[in-house]
Amino acid sequence: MAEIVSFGEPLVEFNAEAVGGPRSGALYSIGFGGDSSNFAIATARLDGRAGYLTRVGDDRFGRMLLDLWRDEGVDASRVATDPEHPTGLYFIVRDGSAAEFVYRRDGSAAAQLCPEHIPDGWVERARLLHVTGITQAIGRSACDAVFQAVERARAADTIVTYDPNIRPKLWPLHEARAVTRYTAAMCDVVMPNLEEGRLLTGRDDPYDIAMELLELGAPLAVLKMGSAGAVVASAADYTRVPALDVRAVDPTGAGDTFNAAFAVATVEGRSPAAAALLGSAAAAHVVQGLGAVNSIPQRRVADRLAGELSLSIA
Ligand code: KDG
Repeated sequence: MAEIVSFGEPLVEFNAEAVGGPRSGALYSIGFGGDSSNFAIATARLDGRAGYLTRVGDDRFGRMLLDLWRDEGVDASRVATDPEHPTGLYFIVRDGSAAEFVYRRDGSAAAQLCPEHIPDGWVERARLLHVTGITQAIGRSACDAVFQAVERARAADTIVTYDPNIRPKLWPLHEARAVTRYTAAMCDVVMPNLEEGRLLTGRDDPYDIAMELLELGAPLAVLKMGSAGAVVASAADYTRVPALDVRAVDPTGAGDTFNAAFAVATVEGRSPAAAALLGSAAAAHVVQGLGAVNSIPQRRVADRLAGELSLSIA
């Protein structure tokens, strides 16, 4: 039975292997993405019992995703195939200084998700539900599904972790800010990155951001800061977790893997700081490879990296 569940939009990823516009002839690697699907795969690779819910199109990409979850050991038995709407995809274009996400996901199968698609007991029987702002941004009914799932989780004492994952291309900032602040107040753990923490709170310093996130109402705030590590804050504690010094190639999916490692360790009964340490270690592995999924580490690798990190603080 799935212990750690997530739902949202899976995407097929086309990731430029080099910087350059169409005339450069840069090649694109095909892979997979979608924050909630990345989370589920990372959970399974890190030895958590992962369950995933979505809708895919009745197309080649949808079938590729179904094969992926099966091969990765993610329970996708409740994923539906939508005969009318396609599977979404995105390109990571490296044309200028920064990588740009170009989406082809409007009207996708996953965007049709609604509260009725969440089976009875699916959230209630899990130990942890992970939800994200991207699922809220892809459509009104998917956003309703997030709220309903969170309410059901709270009623059943299922832990709720929340990554606001703000994507300004998907919804206006004022809306993203209002909805994600409201949702953060309903969750057990709110886990933005530093930039999102700044957007949500209007503060600059990690300590001030963490304190303001707690004031929203979540009992635990985890601020992911990439190469600067992470911050874990509650009313009683404020801990800084370091990061490994690695050569970053592509940050795509690193936050999702951090979240998954945090979820797996939390369900195992580890402290929030120890859970964030595993998150920081696992995320350091992801940034070293191209694509959201291929570089997600197996548990033994993440444990070894976490061991190196603990030595660096000892
Ligand atoms: O967190 C990584 C995701 O951003 C990527 O896989 C694509 O889900 C995605 C999105 O909507 O940006």
